[in-house]
Amino acid sequence: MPYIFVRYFYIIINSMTKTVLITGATSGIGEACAIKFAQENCSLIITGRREERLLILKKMLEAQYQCKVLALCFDVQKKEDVFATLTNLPTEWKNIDVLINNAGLALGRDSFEDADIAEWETMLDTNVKGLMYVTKAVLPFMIERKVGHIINIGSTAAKEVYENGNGYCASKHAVDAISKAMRIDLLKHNIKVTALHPGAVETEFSLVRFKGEKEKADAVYNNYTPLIAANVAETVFYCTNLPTHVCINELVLTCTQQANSYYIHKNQSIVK
Ligand code: NDP
Ligand code: 8X3
Repeated sequence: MPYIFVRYFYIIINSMTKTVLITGATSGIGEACAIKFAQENCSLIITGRREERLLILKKMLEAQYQCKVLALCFDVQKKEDVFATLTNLPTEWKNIDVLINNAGLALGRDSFEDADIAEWETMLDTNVKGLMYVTKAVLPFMIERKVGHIINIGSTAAKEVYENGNGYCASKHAVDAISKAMRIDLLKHNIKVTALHPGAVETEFSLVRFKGEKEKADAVYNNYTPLIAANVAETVFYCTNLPTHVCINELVLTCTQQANSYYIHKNQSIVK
């Protein structure tokens, strides 16, 4: 087929309305993804635990971008709730083209011997098991249509283990491994898997990690220019809009002043 027709074919396919499911859309990266994909004329399934925030976001997206939005309130740690909600989606919402596995958190930054076991469990249950439950629940819809793109939000903490990052780094290394495993196993179903690993992004992430201690949270982003959630959302969108035969398998995204988990150039000194 002549190249020009192939090009137009990709443009038409990519510009058709996509259905995008975003976990953890009540703040930060997930919320920014919801706004970006709404601007691009997609239908959205937004999820999170904080129902009020979900409903406010749904209203705003529908009013501002005239897009269709389904808000689903559940905790990704609760296996039964995840499957009950996602396997029973209304028929018109089952054609999920893009799943953005974003819901996640860090809790604490203590040395291994001092770290709280309940916090480790919450991080692993959310960042790892939650991601696996959601994906497993949504996959049958993608497999049936032989189309789909799964974006797993990892972290630079999936690439390097830093001091006092024990449980969180373990959870994100697991996301990296699961992404590789999914990519291999889902090849036969024509499903793309992208692991996107951001460095520091100024969101509510550190406020959650330090349990509302604002000074500690703000200090994470002081004296340099970190990423903002919209930067990550733009990158996610880019990954989902390549020709159907092209897949970004893995991408590490940091602000210019960050090299990796260890090196951030703050006010002429390098800190982590
Ligand atoms: P935010 O705290 O702003 O957002 C986290 C989102 O995850 C919220 O919408 C929250 O919703 C949701 N969430 C958390 N736990 C659960 C749960 N058990 N069930 C359902 N939803 C949940 O942080 P970010 O936007 O920064 O974080 C998003 C992702 O990006 C996370 O996976 C994080 O690890 C990753 N990341 C963040 C970086 C950063 O520097 N900010 C860097 C690299 C990766 P709700 O509380 O309503 O349930
Ligand atoms: C969040 C970035 O450096 O706090 O994943 O682990 S970091």
